[in-house]
Amino acid sequence: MIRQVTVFLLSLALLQAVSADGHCSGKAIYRVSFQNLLTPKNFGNLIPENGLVFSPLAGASHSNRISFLTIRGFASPQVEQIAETGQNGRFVTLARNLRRQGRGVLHVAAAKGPTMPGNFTNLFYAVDCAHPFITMLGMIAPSPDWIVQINNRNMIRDGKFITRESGTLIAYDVGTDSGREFTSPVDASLDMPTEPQMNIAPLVEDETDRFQGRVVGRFHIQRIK
Ligand SMILES: *[C@@H]1O[C@H](CO)[C@@H](O)[C@H](O)[C@H]1NC(C)=O
Ligand SMILES: [Ca+2]
Repeated sequence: MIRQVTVFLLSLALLQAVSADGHCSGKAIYRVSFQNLLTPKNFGNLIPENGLVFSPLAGASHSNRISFLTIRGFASPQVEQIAETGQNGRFVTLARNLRRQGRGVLHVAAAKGPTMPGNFTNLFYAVDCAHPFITMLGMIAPSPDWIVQINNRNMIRDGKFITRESGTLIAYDVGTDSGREFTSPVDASLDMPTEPQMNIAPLVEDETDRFQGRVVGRFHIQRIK
């Protein structure tokens, strides 16, 4: 009998914990910073002598109905454009259209210019309980189709908006171009479409990874409101 009561109380406590965890209210604003570590000082002869830039970063806060970027999945045309040309126009247009139509996007952010070697760029995102995910990306430029990114990152943990979070950025190959050199995106003669398209994957899985698996940047997420 005592045992049954204990079990009952335990499961009650568990249920309460679960419902408390699942509960979310309000909204938050986050600053997401990408720092570019692709400097000659850090990478020496591995990269061009002036370093590499991150193309104008773009991102969105969104619901679980949407994944703009899925590792081990195919790149969308929007992600391909960013990865190969550094232009985020298609991504931003799609994200804004989805937001306008109420289809899973709350906030769209885009940087005005590139992130120079050694420098950082901040983008700001409003999130709420239905749209707690942040995805943000940019091209490593010049490159064939290599990006830095965070994807589908949940700002809610245990029912609460997180305060801050940091991590490293490594290079990802989006699987649409087979080039292996740091070539200029305008040099179309060096375009080597990957047929068939491959999955988005860490560049380090390619034996010819020019960065040798090293960290190419850092991200810092900070709740500011
Ligand atoms: C470095 O980043 C800051 C903030 O994003 C920006 O205002 C500044 O112009 C950048 N400097 C260079 C040299 O790009
Ligand atoms: Ca590639």
